[in-house]
Amino acid sequence: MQLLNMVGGESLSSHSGETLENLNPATTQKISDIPRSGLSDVDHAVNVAQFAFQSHWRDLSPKIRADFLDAVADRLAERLDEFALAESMDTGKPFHLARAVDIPRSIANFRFFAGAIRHDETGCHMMADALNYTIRKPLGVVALITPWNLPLYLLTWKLAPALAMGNTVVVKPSEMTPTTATMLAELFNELDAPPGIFNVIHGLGPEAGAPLIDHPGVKAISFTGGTATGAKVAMAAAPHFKKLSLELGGKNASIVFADCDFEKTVTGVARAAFLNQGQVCLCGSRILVERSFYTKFVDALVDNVNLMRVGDPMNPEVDMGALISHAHRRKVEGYIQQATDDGGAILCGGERPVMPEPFTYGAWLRPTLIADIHTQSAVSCEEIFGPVAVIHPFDTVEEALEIANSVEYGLSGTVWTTNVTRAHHVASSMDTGMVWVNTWLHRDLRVPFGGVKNSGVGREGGKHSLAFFSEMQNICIYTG
Ligand code: TXE
Repeated sequence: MQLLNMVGGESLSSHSGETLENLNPATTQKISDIPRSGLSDVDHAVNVAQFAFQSHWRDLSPKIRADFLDAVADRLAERLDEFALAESMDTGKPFHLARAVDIPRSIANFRFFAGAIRHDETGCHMMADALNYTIRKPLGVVALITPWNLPLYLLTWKLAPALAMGNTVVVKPSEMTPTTATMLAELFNELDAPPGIFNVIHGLGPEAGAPLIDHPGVKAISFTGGTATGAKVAMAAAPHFKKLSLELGGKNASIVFADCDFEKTVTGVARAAFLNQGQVCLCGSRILVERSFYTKFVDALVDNVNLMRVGDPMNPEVDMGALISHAHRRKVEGYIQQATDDGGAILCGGERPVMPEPFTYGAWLRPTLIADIHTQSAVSCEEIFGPVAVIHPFDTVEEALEIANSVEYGLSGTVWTTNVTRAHHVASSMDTGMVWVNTWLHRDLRVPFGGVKNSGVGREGGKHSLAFFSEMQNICIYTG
């Protein structure tokens, strides 16, 4: 299969004709060839998006744009299984997970921002002799750079508000998970979307992503990916004062107190560590457990994790699929080796499962728990982004907070306790953008999403997304 760029409603190869291979990480079989795009492909896409912006999309009423986003949501819902299958094949994640989470949440993104733009309002400030009112204007062409862990979900999380506010879009999806972006662009064509409002350019980050960010026609950049890449994006954007939203990595603490609801906490902490093979920026990969019940909790957690089934993504019984690639598995295994060298104990996992055909050569790894290691060790402080979590005991609230806040990241955290006063104290003392209490990944699309420290800049979600993808203008009319 040949997957193509989509620019102005047209399917295009790269100008160079060069391609990259897109592999299924569960089998390592090739799914498709994708365009290896470069500067001239990006330039064409931005010009087409600019034309679509100026000639049509920015001038439509919010109602018309909202109706279109709802139509996209309806069509996606009709094709749920098809999109879930493509997402599962590109990422290696279980089909049932893509079907229950990735695609339904993508649908919800379109519906939510359709509703948001319908009900949006701006301010009016009266003076005795004048009237101020504030309007929001679209920015123009915006660039979206998206990662491989939640491909369609994170793309639509940016695309829906960008379009809702009247911008046009060029997206560079991860080269490892390109399929659903092109499928979505084809779906736009089926709905007779104005050509050029949503353009997809495939290729490598430095070859296709970097020129997109640098392009003078791009007015804002929304990026989700690794912290090191985020720093490069920020440096490229700064001299041009482009609006920038960076959603980067995390090394999130799950803080567990002895007064928690035991069974629910074991299940919740395990899910937070290993959902999507641990490849979610919000995953709770540092588990801090109150020492008074450390052994009891850790034993139950190990039992829970040992029961997790890793295997065929199409099997509805599996809990985990394959990692994104062999290269990524090598990186994750490097951390496990480092933990062993640092004197850590592998409580479970740490090895590759033996898989039957056609999965023999897939990027599999069993969920791994590590303990008895220093809180400042690499495995405890660096983002691994795989099925590896580290456990530390603590004696006091202050110690738990010190460990939790000692890393360079500040995305999210969870607190597990039945004491609501302590829950609030601990949650509000965590240096993170988000905290969940007695739950994880419980999402409301209205709330601010984003991190502090090395986890990013800015917030997306609800009115924050609408504000990011627009420019406010205040108009003061003198009335005398
Ligand atoms: O991400 P990259 P990678 C973390 C995670 C992972 C690490 C690296 O720790 O192990 O990042 O993963 C594009 N200019 N997260 O290498 O490189 C790239 O093509 C413009 C956390 O896959 O950051 C892709 O589309 N674009 C995370 C996107 O950036 C560039 C999700 C992300 O790729 C570019 C993914 C450049 N110079 C990884 N270089 C999260 N926060 O959810 C690359 N890209």
